[in-house]
Amino acid sequence: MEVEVRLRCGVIGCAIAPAGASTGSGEAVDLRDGGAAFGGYDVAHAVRGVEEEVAAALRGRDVTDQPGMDGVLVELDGTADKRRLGGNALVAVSMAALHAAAGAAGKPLWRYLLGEGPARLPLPEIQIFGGGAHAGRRVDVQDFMVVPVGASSFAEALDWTAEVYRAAGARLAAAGRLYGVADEGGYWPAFDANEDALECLVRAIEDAGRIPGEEMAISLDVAASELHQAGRYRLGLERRDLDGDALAELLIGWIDRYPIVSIEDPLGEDDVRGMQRFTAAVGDRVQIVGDDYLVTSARRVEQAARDRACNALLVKPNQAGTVTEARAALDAARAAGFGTIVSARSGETEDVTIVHLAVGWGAGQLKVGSFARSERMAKWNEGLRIEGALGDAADFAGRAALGGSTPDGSLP
Ligand code: 2PG
Ligand code: MG
Repeated sequence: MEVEVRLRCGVIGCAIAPAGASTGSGEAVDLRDGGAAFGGYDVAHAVRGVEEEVAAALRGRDVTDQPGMDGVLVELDGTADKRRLGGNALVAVSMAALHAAAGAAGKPLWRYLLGEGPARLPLPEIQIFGGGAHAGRRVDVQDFMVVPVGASSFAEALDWTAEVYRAAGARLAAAGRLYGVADEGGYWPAFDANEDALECLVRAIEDAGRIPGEEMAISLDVAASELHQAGRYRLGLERRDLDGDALAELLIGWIDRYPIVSIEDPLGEDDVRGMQRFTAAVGDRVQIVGDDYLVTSARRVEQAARDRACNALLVKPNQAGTVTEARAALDAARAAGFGTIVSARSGETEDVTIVHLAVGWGAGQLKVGSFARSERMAKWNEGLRIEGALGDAADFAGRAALGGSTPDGSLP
């Protein structure tokens, strides 16, 4: 769903809402029409809501007052989860208004958000193998990613990633297991066990001439809510059911054996105790990210900080439904000393707003999916453009951006 906001001065702001396949139950509702057409995924309803209600409510407002405008959207919708007008409709309006405000100021969005302060390019997390809901559950873990912790610039981080991606593809081809890509452009995960993907990833990093852990580390998104049934976690590939403690033990074993620096949603979104125990066990060694667990909600971040249930927030604007609410979640995470990662969804478009948010908000990290397909490359390319525009003034977040790490970037 795409929205345009036009200002009286002629400036137009435009944004497109993304969509997720593995969604947290606390997310703003992605409003679809249901019924037979387009498998029920049409958005005629959401479009009508913007044309008939939202446009009238926002007409004449000051576009530089983002909190004010987002407040109007929240109030107009009137539901706790934005199900009446749709989180997809509202986030597209909210981001389009933000683009219009930056355009009226004559600035790139990242600079408009940042002010005159120094800009820092985010440490990227890039998927090499897809999995989970993004690959027909061919393997259980959803994202096997690399993090170029030793790179000295965003461009170098992407150069290294391109080589690792290529090397991983060559390995799969040599094994007769190259079957195209999953939803976010990572290779289709033709592995016999989840751990085989980790093994292959380490070898691909080495094949690409990088030192595992030192230069290129590994990040996982377990998306464990997707595995959770009646208090157990189902590893379909390995035909076994685990309780929370056993899943945590399995993951900690991987952290011991592989250069893993970040792990997202290691346990289910309702498993507070499991998240607490996991964070107590390894939160000083790895970044523990709440995605479905936090759903870009400031309230949940504050609770998780009190519970010591994770040490980083994934920021997905469409989970919140407005830019202002997403920013509030990021501020809450920062206040708690959490790492922050601005993230794309599995369903993406050419929209590059999140890259500007990552730089403009100084988030430190950016997750976009793999190093393939134009909806992903558009975002990596936008980061390169920003770094290029900054020239010598460009700074790169690097390893220190990881949640759970000390200020110099080392993990204690
Ligand atoms: C996630 C995202 C991106 P989805 O879980 O972090 O990988 O997936 O958009 O399907 O929620
Ligand atoms: Mg996730």
